[in-house]
Amino acid sequence: MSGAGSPELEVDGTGIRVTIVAASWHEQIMDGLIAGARRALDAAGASVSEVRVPGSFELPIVAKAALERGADAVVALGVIIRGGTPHFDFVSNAATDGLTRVAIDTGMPIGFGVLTLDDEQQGIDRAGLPGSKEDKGAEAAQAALATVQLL
Ligand code: DLZ
Repeated sequence: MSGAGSPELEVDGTGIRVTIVAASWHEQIMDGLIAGARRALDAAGASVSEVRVPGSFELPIVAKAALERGADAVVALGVIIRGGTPHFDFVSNAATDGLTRVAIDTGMPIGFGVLTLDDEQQGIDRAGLPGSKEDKGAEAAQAALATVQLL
């Protein structure tokens, strides 16, 4: 269960400490993303902890704190659904730009598992839930572990 074009990453997480930093909006989809990330990290043998933040806007600052406190990598998970106001763009851009900046400034890997969606169904299709076509939480976790091995 993976997205079109996504690689089959062989990852060994032995000895790697990973913090899942997960937003709290859109609970059902978030639960799927977190479970997928955990499945992939457990399968790779990584050591896993989890921190919940209120919304995707708060992901970057808490990801940075997790890396400064000893995590070898972060998996950042969020769900942002387009509404009738420009808020979607503000939150999406803040999360994406902020996480990019944290990864580059700290030199540490962040797996990017923030879904930006037009509606809830798109999230259900991607969240590794029963009947989902894709498992974006697992993909983000595998990418984080693969990047640890490159740095
Ligand atoms: C305010 C807001 C809105 C409208 N939508 C979402 C969303 O779809 N997904 C999400 O993760 N967070 C959303 N937020 C909350 C912001 O990320 C943030 O938590 C608040 O603006 C408080 O700083």
